[in-house]
Amino acid sequence: MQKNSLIKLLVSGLILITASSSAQYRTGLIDDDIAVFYPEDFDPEENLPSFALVEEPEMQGELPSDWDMTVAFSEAFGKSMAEVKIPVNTDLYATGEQTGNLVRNGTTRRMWNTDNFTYARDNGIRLYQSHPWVLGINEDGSAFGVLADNTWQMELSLGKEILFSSAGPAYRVFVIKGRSPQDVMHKLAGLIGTIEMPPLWSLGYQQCRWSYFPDTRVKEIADTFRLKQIPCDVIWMDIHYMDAYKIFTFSPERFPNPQETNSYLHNKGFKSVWMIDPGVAKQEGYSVYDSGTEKDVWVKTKDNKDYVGDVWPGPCVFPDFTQGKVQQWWSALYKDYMATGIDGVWNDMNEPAVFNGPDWTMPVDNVHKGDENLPEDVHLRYHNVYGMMMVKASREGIEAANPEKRPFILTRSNFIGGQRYAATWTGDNAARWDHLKMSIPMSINLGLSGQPFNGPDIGGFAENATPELWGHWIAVGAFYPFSRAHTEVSTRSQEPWAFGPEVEDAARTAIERRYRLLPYLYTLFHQASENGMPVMRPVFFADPADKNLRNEQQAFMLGSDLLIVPKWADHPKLPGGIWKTISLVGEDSETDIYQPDVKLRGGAILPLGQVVQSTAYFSNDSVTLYVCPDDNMTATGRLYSDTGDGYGYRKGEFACDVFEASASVPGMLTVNITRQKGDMKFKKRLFRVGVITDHGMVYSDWSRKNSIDVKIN
Ligand code: NBV
Repeated sequence: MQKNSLIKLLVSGLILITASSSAQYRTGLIDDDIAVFYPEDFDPEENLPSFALVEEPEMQGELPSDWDMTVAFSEAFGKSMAEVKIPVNTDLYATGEQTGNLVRNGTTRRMWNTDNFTYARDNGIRLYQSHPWVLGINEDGSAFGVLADNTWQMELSLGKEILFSSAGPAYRVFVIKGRSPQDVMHKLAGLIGTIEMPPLWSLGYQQCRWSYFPDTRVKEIADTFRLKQIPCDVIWMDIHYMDAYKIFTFSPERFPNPQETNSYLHNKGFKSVWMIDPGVAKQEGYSVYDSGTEKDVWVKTKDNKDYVGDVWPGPCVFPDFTQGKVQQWWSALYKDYMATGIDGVWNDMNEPAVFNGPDWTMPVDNVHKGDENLPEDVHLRYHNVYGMMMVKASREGIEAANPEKRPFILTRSNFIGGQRYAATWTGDNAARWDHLKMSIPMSINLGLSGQPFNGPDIGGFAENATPELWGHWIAVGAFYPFSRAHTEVSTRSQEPWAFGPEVEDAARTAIERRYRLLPYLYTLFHQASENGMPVMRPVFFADPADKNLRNEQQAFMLGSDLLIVPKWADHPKLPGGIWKTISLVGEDSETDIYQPDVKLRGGAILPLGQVVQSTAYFSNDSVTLYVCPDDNMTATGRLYSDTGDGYGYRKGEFACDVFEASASVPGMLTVNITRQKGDMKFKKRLFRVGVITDHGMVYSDWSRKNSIDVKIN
């Protein structure tokens, strides 16, 4: 073939590809109740691949003519806008972890991942993560969701309409409709994926401070937990463990033998989580810097020089995670590191925070090189997903280092969809009452944004907690999906025993309550991993049509069966129907000054374990079932069990047991236990039933049977 005609053919082929690909990007339905709206000038090169979505959706058909929630795209003042008309009188939620009320109506939010100490910058309307996603509840309890699939810097106004305004090119918007908020969350999970099943130990109570060092201090903390019989699963290592803040190193003076420290902890039933930041000290002779420089992995300035910015070690360079080769280089760094027996990794400062950078980060015109999978572009495009790309690469490295274990990563920065890679905490809050109270709508809204595995620093990070505040914080904090106490470098000691005997007792009771609830909690995490349902839920999930519940942000739900009502809740709005206050470890929350009421839903069966000092000693061999009968004297519940770590559950090594209670004979309640799914065998499995009656709890004996009777009067 002539050279000229070959070129012509190639060119016409290219045009064809462009034409057919643009036909792919047109407004329509991708599922029964999920529409995607494309702006006319949508450019796949500038938008794709999506960071939020698990995979590119396939078009199913035209938008039905009666689809009422449409998106209008426009450009104004150099911004790409997308305006979504919403029904009147809807309540809006989600938008990620920022400060403010549970209900987001009438507010403006910023999508620009920001290191925000005490949430002071911009009043916390931009924090460490971005979730360009709004959940709306209609008057009748039906719901919708709006997702702007856009990583660029963006503002979100929630008025009579939802308005996204982005500093980048035009982007697509997804609109989901559902019969309930739960239904919309399921559908969102279909788009953005879910968490992977976490290791059981990561659901235990965790103790942190900036920083426990040297290693003898770490051991002392661990020993004190066991001595005082306060359950705890994890001790955290903050930046002082490193050698001069160089990541993937250990201080020879403070942690001369990390293997030995980790084995010490393991022998006492603890796990350890250690911090890794993205900033790499720019020091020749430091292996991480040298190997990265050799492979040319650093983010560039607009003049194509390695970008250098100050973080803990002084001048640092930053991995450019948009390149596959950089992700692989980063992942590989975890091999030797994890071999010291580290169990989990804490990725901090990954907005990225840069002390001497503009707006405390790197310049927006810095350049990320990309590769055949991601286009080269400026930091303004990739800033919001820098942390997400980092934790994805971290996760892959940790998985490769320990293929038989489930990775645990905690990240400060992330983006919608990032729950696929890491759990999160809400950054540098303060030891103030309003921050304790605010933590509840924050955690709920994060859950409603696809991130169920989250929680704030218990006790508050900045400033000194008073004994009273810490006591109240741990009492509620024992119910956060991620339950970790943490505090800043210069504050007082904030261990459960540091505030005197009264608070120590309150902490023990609170944490014991959490451990007793582990069978239920683990079942909720399993549910979250399957269908994206948040673990911590707003009270209105109990009855989305009840307008009265829509603003409730003091009380919250754990799953669908438990209501947690903090002691300080002032006239909380609680759902109608039967809800019975239960005692988990002998506490009486009505008289106790710290412990929240825990209320069990009428019609629910709650599986409870034994109090153990660590999940290392946990098993679902002996389970107590609390039954709260409904008006018809019936109740149901379920329990998911597996080995707590590893991937045996993917091959059937799990058990999904279903419980059904009914009063077949007057005065007698029978609970039937059925294995619904899974092949997991228990050595000798015992159940005991406790029924909540008008005259208190009535228990059966421990039994091996699949059908247990309890006399109830
Ligand atoms: O590594 C020190 C801290 C850490 O304790 C905290 O949890 C992070 O949010 N880190 C921030 C850096 C210093 C913050 C002032």
